[in-house]
Amino acid sequence: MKHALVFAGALVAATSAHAESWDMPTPYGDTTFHTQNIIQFADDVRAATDGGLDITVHSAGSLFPHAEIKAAVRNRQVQIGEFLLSRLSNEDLAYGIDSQPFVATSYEDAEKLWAAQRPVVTELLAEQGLMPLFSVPWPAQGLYTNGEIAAVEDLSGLRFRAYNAALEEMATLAGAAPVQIEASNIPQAFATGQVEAMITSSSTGVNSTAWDFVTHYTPINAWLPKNIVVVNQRVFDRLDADTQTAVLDAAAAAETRGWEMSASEAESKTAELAANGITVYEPSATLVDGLQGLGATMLDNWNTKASDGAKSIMTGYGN
Ligand code: PCA
Repeated sequence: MKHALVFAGALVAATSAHAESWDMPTPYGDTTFHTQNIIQFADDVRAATDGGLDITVHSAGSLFPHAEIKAAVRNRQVQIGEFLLSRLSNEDLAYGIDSQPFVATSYEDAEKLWAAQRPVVTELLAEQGLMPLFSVPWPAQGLYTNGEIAAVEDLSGLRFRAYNAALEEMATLAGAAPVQIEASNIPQAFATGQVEAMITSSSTGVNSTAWDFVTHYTPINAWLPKNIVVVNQRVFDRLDADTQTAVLDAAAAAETRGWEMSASEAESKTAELAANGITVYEPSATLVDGLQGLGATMLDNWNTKASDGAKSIMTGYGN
């Protein structure tokens, strides 16, 4: 009898240790490749743990708004979450280096930059009890407007959609008026005249049906901002070793898969913009020169304010 009780108790313990549910908020919608990638990540974890760890993805800011996701993971209101890494640049400029114009404009450079940034960001997040699991870039950023833009001066006075501090700074330097709008609110912001131009990826352009509100797109390929997935360290530490391994393996696979999805979208989504009637044109040398000038000013500002950790990323990257 005693043995039977002990046995029953062990069974209960084993089951409860294996039945864990996590909530995973992301600011981005279901059709976004990042969201498809994290849904696959959740499926992989569920499969590898025989349903022992069940992660529910909450897309399009439905559980927490973008600005609150990091704090929600930190406070253990949720266990895991995804957000745009450079949104943390107000805490330390180390987080925002991938959104500085013309620092890393190809996947190859973005990968080198992430290799230099990862240890610095990992240490900063650890101070908040957070552990990064993986990070995936958006395709290179392009310019959406009504009519062709020949030079930076043409941006002057435009109400310009921004998604982080760097883009806000760039728009301001160009004489435009930045307005912070979440990706899932882009169509409405254009429809109501809140904004009239934006810089974002071809993916986000297609996901927000940009052809409904702009006529022109030019792939200025100015930077590749990254999303990051972070987990609460204490929550992770409480998992048994096999489950931890399952999470880390699925994360590594998600990072590789995400970078591949991003690169393939960079091509296919620009073609989709054109197929839907948007005029896709190469930026003029004058426009590129002007934008690079803004980038140089921004990098000077960045260097003035950057922490030693942030600066070490640039040294590691080889600039
Ligand atoms: N899409 C996101 C971030 C960068 C991108 O390509 C957005 O526009 O908010």
